[in-house]
Amino acid sequence: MEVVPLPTPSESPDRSPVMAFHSGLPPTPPIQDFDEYQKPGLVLPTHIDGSKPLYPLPPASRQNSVLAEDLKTPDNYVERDPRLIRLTGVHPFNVEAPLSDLYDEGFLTTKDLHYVRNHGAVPRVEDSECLDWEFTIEGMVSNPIKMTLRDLIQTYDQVTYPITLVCAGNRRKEQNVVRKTKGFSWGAAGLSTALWTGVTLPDLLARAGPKRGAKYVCFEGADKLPNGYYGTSVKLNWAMDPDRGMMVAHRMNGEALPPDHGKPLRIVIPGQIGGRSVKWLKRIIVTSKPSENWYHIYDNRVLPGMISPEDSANLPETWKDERYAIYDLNTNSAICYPAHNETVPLTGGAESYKLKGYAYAGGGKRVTRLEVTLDQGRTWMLATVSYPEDLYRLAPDGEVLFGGRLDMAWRESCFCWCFWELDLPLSRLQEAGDVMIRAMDDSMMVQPRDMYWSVLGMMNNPWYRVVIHKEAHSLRFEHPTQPALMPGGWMERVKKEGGNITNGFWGEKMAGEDAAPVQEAPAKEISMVDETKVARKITADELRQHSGDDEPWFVVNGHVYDGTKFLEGHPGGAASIINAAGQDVSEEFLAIHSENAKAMMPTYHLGALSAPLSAEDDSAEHTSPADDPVFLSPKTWRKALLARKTPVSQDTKIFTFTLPSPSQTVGLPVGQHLMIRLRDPVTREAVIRAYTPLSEGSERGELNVLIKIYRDAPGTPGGKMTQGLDSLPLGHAVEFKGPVGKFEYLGRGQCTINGRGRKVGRFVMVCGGSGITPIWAVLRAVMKDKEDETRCLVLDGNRMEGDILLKDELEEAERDGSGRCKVVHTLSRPGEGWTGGKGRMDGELFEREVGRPPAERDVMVLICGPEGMEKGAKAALLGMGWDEEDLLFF
Ligand SMILES: Cc1cc2nc3c(=O)[nH]c(=O)nc-3n(C[C@H](O)[C@H](O)[C@H](O)COP(=O)(O)OP(=O)(O)OC[C@H]3O[C@@H](n4cnc5c(N)ncnc54)[C@H](O)[C@@H]3O)c2cc1C
Ligand SMILES: Nc1nc2c(c(=O)[nH]1)N[C@H]1C(S)=C(S)[C@@H](COP(=O)(O)O)O[C@H]1N2
Ligand SMILES: [Mo]
Repeated sequence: MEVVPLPTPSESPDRSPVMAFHSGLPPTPPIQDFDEYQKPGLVLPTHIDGSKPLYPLPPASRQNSVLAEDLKTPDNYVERDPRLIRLTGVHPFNVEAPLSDLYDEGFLTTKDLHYVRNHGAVPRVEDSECLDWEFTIEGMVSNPIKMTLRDLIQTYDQVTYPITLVCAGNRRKEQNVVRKTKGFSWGAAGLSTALWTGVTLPDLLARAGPKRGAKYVCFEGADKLPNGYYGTSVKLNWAMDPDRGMMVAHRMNGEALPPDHGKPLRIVIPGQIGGRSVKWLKRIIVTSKPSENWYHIYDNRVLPGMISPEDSANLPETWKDERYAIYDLNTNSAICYPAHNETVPLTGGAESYKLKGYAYAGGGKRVTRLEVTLDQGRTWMLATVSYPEDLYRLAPDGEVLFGGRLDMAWRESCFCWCFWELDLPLSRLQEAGDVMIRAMDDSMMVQPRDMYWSVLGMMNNPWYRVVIHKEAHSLRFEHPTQPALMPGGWMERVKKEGGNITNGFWGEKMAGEDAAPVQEAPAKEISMVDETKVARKITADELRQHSGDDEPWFVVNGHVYDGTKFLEGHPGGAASIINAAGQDVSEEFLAIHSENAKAMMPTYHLGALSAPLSAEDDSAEHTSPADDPVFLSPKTWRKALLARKTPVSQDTKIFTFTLPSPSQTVGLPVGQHLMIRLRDPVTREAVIRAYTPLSEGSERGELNVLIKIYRDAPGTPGGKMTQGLDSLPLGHAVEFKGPVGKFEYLGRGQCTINGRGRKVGRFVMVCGGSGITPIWAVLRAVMKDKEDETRCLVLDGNRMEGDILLKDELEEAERDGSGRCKVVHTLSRPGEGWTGGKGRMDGELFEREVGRPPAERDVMVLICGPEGMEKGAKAALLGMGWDEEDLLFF
């Protein structure tokens, strides 16, 4: 990046914000088709006086293609640049460029390297449909408008502005290293600059005529997400202010918008966080209140720092507090050179090194200085700052670029990033331990020294620090972090070494302070393949031939396994193997199987899959199950929204989920369970666990699950799924799959185990803690049917009286069951006044309550509880002469 001098103020052109629909330019001729629409972008601009422009033009962009990893996703038609770093696994597409590549492109970023933030799948719009794309301006306006992109281009004055978009999550990885937030890990390249062409919002809104009392403008996109279409709002008076430069844009760097950036129409808002610039724009709604869109409330906010992720789930009023919504960006900066891990030779003859990077401010403010320190803030040096944006202000009045008037001459506000650099003698870098920078804006707000951590990890802008390592003949530089899950950076390193990165000294040891390095046990890898089989290559076709019930084959980590011999013995029942047939089930397999189970895999190994499956996508993202009469599907994950959390004891809540359609039944046979999947927002790692809902299979529209929450305690980490669910805000989507299980109760003593029928005269039901839920499902089915003569004995072990789940329901079953049901509670830590059983569930209890198996062998023992309890019950019962065949573990 060369330094661009500040422009010399020429004759200042008239301040001419355009409020008219046409500013004396000849009317645009009608556009016939997409090719014609694309043409203005191909014309290289020259000044109207014939000279070449001084302002930057977009660098040449590439012809990209659809990438292999996208084939399995709903975005399987979107062309993308492979250099982009994916921050949320493969899908949805959230990416930033490598920081040096972004900087090297210069002031304007190509579509190839522009960061992308997609909450879901990209709405598909063909070239031929673009000009007919319809959108509305509605709500509190005297003249509601519905128009097409063609109308917009032909009836309104077009402008072209250079604008830097910045995601509010830029630099969030640093927050995640300090303390995990609810957001994924952006590095410092979550920003990009392009020339956007379209119509100003003041222009459009003036035509619609906002009514008295209107205060906000809401925007809504066409991307349908679990919580509705993406949408947000800004204040009407900002949208009406020409100086703020808000626009609806249909061209980026002279070309039609790429699919990832809103094809064919989007909002672009300079100076505010990217989240307000709604893509795939369908509706503009003028209102008296801020947007009530879920994404407006639960995204793009900085909650007070003392609120933890767990607390935040139960504070809807805090989320709705508009004071915590982010609009204008805060002032921020980063060092791009030296890059992370760059080494600079001390013996190469160079005397100095030029530090370089970017800075930006929000709300149209200008970055007025950038300072560099080599002594941790005791002394600072001024860097040279250049503002390429100012060159556009020098273009002659009426200059047209990509079919839009540049219209920058009168404007003083800054919409773009700027660049800074500082040449330093190598000897000074050699003496320093680190280099840090801070920017200041024209209201003299300077970047803070310390991080402001918050639940969503947004607006992170402390001094950007690069550590300098002295090696034998060179200096090596280390940035704070690397994006996504990429390892590297001083923050993780210092933390691992035992340093406290929030100690105000970047985690460095203070004199006399002893930090004990945290020793991480090396993870031991269990081999799941048979080395003699890896040479065999199995094609997708061969696999497909084994996607039925007999000889089910499935894929884990690129290898094919034959589940046939395990159909009988699988603890989860044959169905879970059959459901996996023909599919890549890596994620699920790894999430729910023990190390023991993984160690058994080589026996079933057949060979390697010859090429990754380009099968239909199995994510719940784009299945639309609302018209299916049954919610659960055994092969696909389906989404339902968290509607309520009802506490029933200190650590137990009923989680209620809304099914996609109110008439849908859950579809769970009695005795079976379902799987719940949640993704860790930072690592994208899937957590999958089994649950037996309280809801009966025939209930409609809702799903209730009683869940005991295992909270973190000093020294013992709590439950991943249960804490994850507990910290979800209402309205969040959760994924379900099922039914699963080898046992089903058909009624009146009839059950099936792995598909084989069995008649039962009596159930012995042994459970502990939340293990009551599958037991309860069976018990309830028996008790509901007065003709069902099956007798049930429930042995329920818990710690304290308050821990007993479904206590009232159990008592009621016992009372109204006409002698068919007996419930025995036993508490390991009984309180005063407890008259029930005391102590753990042991041999004595089983001797007394269960006894020896009867000669008829018509008793089944159902067992569900913590591992220790299950093992104890098994040992006791086998010792009393019970057969393994009679015991069923859920
Ligand atoms: C068929 C079936 C049905 C189930 N139905 C339900 C249900 O309806 N409701 C329900 O709440 N759970 C149910 N479970 C248990 C559920 O699957 C999870 O194991 C449980 O919610 C804990 O998951 P987690 O990810 O939070 O804990 P994990 O991350 O798996 O465990 C982490 C830590 O949490 C603590 N912890 C976890 N589980 C237990 C436990 N059982 N006892 C003591 N400490 C524990 C321990 O400290 C453990 O180290 C069922 C299990 C099965 C197999
Ligand atoms: N319709 C829609 N608009 C959207 C989003 C989205 O997911 N859907 N993401 C927002 C966020 S958070 C950002 S930062 C910007 C990113 O714009 P870009 O992907 O073109 O860089 O788009 C915003 N507009
Ligand atoms: Mo964003």
